[in-house]
Amino acid sequence: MIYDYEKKILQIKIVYYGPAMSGKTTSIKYLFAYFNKEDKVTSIDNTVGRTLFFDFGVLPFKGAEWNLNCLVYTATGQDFYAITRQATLNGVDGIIFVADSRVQCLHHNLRSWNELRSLFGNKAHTIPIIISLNKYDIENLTKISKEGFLNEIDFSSFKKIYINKTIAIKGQGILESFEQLIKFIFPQLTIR
Ligand SMILES: Nc1nc2c(ncn2[C@@H]2O[C@H](COP(=O)(O)OP(=O)(O)OP(=O)(O)O)[C@@H](O)[C@H]2O)c(=O)[nH]1
Ligand SMILES: [Mg+2]
Repeated sequence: MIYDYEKKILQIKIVYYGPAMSGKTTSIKYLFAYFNKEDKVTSIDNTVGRTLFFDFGVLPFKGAEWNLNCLVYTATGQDFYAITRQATLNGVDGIIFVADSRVQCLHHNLRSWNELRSLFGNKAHTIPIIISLNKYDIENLTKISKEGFLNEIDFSSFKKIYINKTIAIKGQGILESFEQLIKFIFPQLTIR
C-alpha cells in the first residue's frame, strides 16, 4: 500500500493467483469491462492467449478526500514461468485465488495454493484472500464444494478469508469477490 499525501492518492495492489487455465485472465477482463476500463488491461501473453508473465491494469476510484488506485495483476499459472510469480506478488495487499472447481483439478489447485503459502511464509495467514471456485457452470462433472476446499487448506488459521463460486466467462461472482477483498483491505470503504 502506498500513500501519496501530496496528490491524496492511495495505491493498493491486488493479484489474481492460481493454477494454469483456472480463469484468472478471464476474471480480470470481466472486472475491467464492468468498470468500463476494458481497454486498460495490458496482457503479456502468447499467440494462443496464455499468460506469459502477467496481465496488468489500474482501476481508479474516487473518494471524498482521497482517491484510490487499485493495481490489479494476474500471475501466470504455467510452471514454465513460475519464477515470475514471486515478482508479481511483491508488495501485494490482497489475493484472489482462482481455482478450477472441477474435482479432478483439486490436486492442481492445492499445489498452487501451497506454492502461494510458501512464497508468503507466515504472512499468508494475515493477508486478505478470496478463493474463487471458478468454472462452476461446467455440467456433468463433480465440483469441489466450498466446505470441501476449505477443509483441505486449514482455513481457520487464516484471518481474512472468503470463498465464492464463480463463472468468469459470464462474470458471475467476479464483482462480489473483488468487493469482498476491498472490504477486507478497507473495512470502512464502499467502492463505486
Ligand atoms: N466454462 C468455463 N470456462 C472458463 C471460465 N473461466 C475461464 N474459462 C476458460 O478457461 C480457459 C482459461 O482461461 P484463462 O482466463 O485464460 O485462464 P488463466 O488462469 O489466465 O490461465 P494462465 O494464464 O495460462 O495461467 C479459457 O478458455 C477460458 O475461456 C468459466 O467460468 N467457465
Ligand atoms: Mg492468464
